[in-house]
Amino acid sequence: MKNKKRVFSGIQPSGDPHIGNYIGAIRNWVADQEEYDNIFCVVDQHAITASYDPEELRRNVRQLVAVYLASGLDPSRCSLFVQSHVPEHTELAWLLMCVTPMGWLSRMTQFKEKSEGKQEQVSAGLFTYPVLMAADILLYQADGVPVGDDQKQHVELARDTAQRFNHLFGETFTVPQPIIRPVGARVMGLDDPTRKMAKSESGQNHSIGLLDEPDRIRKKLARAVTDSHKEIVFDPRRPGVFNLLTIYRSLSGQSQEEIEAHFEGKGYGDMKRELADVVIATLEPVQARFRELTEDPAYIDELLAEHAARVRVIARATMDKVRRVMGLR
Ligand code: ATP
Ligand code: LTN
Repeated sequence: MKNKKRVFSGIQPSGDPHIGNYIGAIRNWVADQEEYDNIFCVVDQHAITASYDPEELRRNVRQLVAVYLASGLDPSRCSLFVQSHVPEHTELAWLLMCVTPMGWLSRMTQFKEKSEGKQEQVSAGLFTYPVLMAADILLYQADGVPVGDDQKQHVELARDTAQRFNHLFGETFTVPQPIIRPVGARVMGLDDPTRKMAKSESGQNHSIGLLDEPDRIRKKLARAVTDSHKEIVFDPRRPGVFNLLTIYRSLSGQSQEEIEAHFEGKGYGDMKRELADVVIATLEPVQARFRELTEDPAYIDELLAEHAARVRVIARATMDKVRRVMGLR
C-alpha cells in the first residue's frame, strides 16, 4: 500500500523501559501500525548525552529492541533499527546545528530540568540533543511523530527547524506533526505524582518496569503515594489517585464514568489491587514474548542489520539533497 503517512519515533536505551514509555509511546505505535508507514528507532546516541556505562548501554539497546518486538511491533510492517547504525543521523545533526538558533535550544524545558544547578558540567550534547532528534525525524521525511507529552516541545523544534531550513535553502524537508494521545501522555512517578515517570529516576518505587515480575508490581502499587481523601474519582488536584486511575483507564480501555462507578464505595487498597491485576495482565504476554526473543539474539542482530540497510536508502536520498542545497557538493 502506497501513500500511507510516515511516522518516526524512538526511545533512549537509557535504562529499563517503564509503563510510561509503554502507555505514552510503544502501545500507540503498535495500535496504529496498520495505518502508517512505520519507522522506529532505538536512539543510542541520545542515551550518551548523560554519564553512562558502555556495557550497560550495549545491553539496554538489545533489551529495548526485544521490548519493541515483544510489545507487538511487527517487523513486516515496521522498520526497527538502532540510530548509530545509520551514520547519516549525526551528519544531518551537524548541518542542522548550523541553522538552529541558540535561543531555541535555550528554551527547551527538558534541558533546563536536566541541567538544573549544573549548567557548567553537563555535556554540550545534552544541550544540542533536540537537534539530533530533529535530524532523526527529518532524515526520513516523517509526517508524524508519536510521542508522550514531554516530547511535544522537541517535536515542535523539529518542525521549526524544517520550516527554517526550507525557507533558507528551498523545499527539502517534510514538516512533521507531533501525535500525542489525550489519555496517558504523561504517566507520573508512583513515589511522587508531581514528577513524570522516567527511566533516569532512581527511586525504588518510582516506576513500574515493563519487565517487572508480578510480585514487584503489586508491592510498588501498594506503596504508591495517594492522599487522605476517600472517593476514587478522576480529580487532577489529587495527583496520586488521578495518576493511578489514568493508568487503569489507559490499560483497561474503560471510560472515566465506568471506572468511577466501579470503584464507588471501595477503598484505595482495592483499587491498587485491581490496578495491579490490569497491569500484570497487560504485561504478561509482553514478558513471555520477551523471554522467547532473548533466547535467540542472532534473530535480533539480523533483523537490525536488514532494517538499518533498508532505512539507510531513505536517509541517503535525503542527505544527497541536503548536501546539494547547502552547497556542500
Ligand atoms: P529518560 O529518563 O532517560 O529521559 P524517559 O523514561 O523519560 O527516559 P524517553 O526515552 O525520554 O523516556 O521517552 C521515550 C518515549 O516515551 C517518548 O515518546 C516519551 O514521550 C514517552 N514517555 C516517557 N516517559 C513517559 C511518561 N511518564 N508518560 C508518558 N509517556 C512517556
Ligand atoms: N528525545 C526522545 C527520544 C527521541 C525521539 C527521536 C523521539 C530521540 N529521537 C525522534 C521521537 C522522534 C525522548 O523521548 N527522550
